[in-house]
Amino acid sequence: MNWKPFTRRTLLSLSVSAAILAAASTAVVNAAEKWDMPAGYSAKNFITKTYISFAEAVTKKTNGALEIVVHPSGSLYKASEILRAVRSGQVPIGARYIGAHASEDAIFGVDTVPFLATDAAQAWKLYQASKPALEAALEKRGMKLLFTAVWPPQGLFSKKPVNSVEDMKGVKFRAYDAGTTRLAQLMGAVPTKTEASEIGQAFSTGVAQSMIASGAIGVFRKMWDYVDHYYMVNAWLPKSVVVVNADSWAKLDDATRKIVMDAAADAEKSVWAAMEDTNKGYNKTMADNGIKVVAPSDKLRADLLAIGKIMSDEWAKSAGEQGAAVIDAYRK
Ligand code: PCA
Repeated sequence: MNWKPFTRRTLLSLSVSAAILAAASTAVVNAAEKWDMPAGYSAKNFITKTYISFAEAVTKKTNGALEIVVHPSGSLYKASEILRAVRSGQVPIGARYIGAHASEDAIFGVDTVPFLATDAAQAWKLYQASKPALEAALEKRGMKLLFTAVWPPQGLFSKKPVNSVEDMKGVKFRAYDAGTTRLAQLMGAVPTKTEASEIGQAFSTGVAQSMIASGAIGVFRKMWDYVDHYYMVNAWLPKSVVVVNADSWAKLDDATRKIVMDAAADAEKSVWAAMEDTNKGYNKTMADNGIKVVAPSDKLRADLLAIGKIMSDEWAKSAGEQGAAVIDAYRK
């Protein structure tokens, strides 16, 4: 009798076909994509938290079809490499402090021109005035802007008291981009460029004794371990951008794109709205931990304004006509 093996073979081939079918249908119904999203700063600050909420919203609203996973503190790519990683498609999405890329396109540094925009309302206005140019500059590099996050106003951290720019002479200064490097030079300080994730090391080894940054950096890098003074200079409010690689974006269907854009709009709104109160909390935490959080002296402020004027002129020169048009739109 031959029926038994015959039946077995039939059953076997049936179950193999079923398995292939099942696999194929999973691929169609459940084309689950996972997007790793590198970010440069601590997971605890309000900006990184916004990235995480954004990622969770997309994951949830797409029922996991597009899962976004944030990797903070430069853990997946060093902060300085994130933009290049997105641009080249090594990762589909990433978040990066954009002022650091001002040497590639001056428009990336418009919000770090000292004293051009010094509070949330002005920073928003400057963002709106520069947004078309910012989007175009990113697009030219193969990236789509999803949203921006605003950092709190930048103040001066220092080990020793600073009453005028004179007091910064020879002081070692942690810079985070070309603008802060230039600022240090103009103050007579000695700059070293360091990403935020390496601040503790820079201050504990004496490479840095001062820096310009926000309370968001001050709190999550525990600056009270290294400095005694924080001067609320409010020199500028830098932004970070969340960008997607253009090819990765093109591969999404319309419904998914809409979910991503809606989540991005919500994230942008909430992070900009949260900035001022969150920063008050950060400044209080710094004070509670022993940092003297104060307004700068009139002299220090005037000295910094004079340096700001030099740097604005330099920026205008590097940004050319497009830069001038953005500033005109901002001032209107
Ligand atoms: N300071 C930055 C960028 C944003 C901020 O507030 C830094 O210190 O790296």
